Amino acid sequence: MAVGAVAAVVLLGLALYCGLDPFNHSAIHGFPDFVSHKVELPDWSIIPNVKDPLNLLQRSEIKFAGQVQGPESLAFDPLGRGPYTGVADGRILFWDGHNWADFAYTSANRSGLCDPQPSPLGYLKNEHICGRPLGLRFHKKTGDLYIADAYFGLMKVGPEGGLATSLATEAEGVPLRFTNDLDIDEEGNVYFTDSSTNYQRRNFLQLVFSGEDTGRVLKYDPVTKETTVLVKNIRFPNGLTLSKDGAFFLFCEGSLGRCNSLPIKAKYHYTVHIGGWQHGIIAKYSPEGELLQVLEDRPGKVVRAISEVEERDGKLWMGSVLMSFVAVYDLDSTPTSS
Ligand SMILES: [Ca+2]
Repeated sequence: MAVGAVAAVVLLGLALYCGLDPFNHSAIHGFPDFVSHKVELPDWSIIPNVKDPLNLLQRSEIKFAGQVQGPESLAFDPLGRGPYTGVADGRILFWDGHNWADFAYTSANRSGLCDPQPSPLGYLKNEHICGRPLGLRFHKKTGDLYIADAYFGLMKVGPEGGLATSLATEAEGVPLRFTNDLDIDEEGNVYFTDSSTNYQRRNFLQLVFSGEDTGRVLKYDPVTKETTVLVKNIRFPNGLTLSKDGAFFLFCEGSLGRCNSLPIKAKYHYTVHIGGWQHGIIAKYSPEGELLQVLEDRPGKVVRAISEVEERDGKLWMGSVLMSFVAVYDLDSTPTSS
């Protein structure tokens, strides 16, 4: 009886703690305008049930452990050098084959505030000052590096690196608030994602909890220097990639785990990643959108929290906004029977 009474008091205390948040521990404390939105998930019947029983991603090689913090995006320059990656303290680093070297940065106001922290999450407080490059792509012809910086919008830096210059900070009168990924077509048009017009990257948890749909896909025209909105009212769009022949591009909505394609001219498409916390997963699709193969590390033993994947010379290079390493999967590790 006494045990039952104690349990009842504990439960009542927990209920009051959760309901009233007396110590302001709630993730939405400090967000008076927070609104939660109902997210209609796709019907289970249309969700593919392809699995990787061998957890093949566990065969990945872990590179640069402890040398790069939160390397979300990986890129190789037109001469095949790299990778280049954007890290948590706002710098863009270049692997010269032996060492990591500083290559570029997005903030003109870097200071001691951007000094090393023990974990990638330690930079959240000052990343609006230090910058946070989340998407990198090289223009194949000019060698310029285009950057989606979470706080400073769409930027560009020359092949020698240094301080990047701003290309776009707003679209159709609405500021970019969480620029996340990009790709470039043959004519130099840049397609990119802005994950939310309400929440910045350091508030990504509130964005996830809210389920809001102010994300956008945008296009920057290098001739007119105008940015137009191609898609709006989407939930936490992040990864964006052009098909190999440039006929269409693909973007994924993090809150729904859904990828959509949009034609630029006509047909085709390739490999996509889907991020997760512990569960590492990469999905490969046919040009028609058919799911061809899934590579997983279901318990997240070796590879987890994948942000982006770059295919290069038979290998998949995986970055993560939360981890301090790069994972590389050799496609030859895939058994031929699967
Ligand atoms: Ca990104």
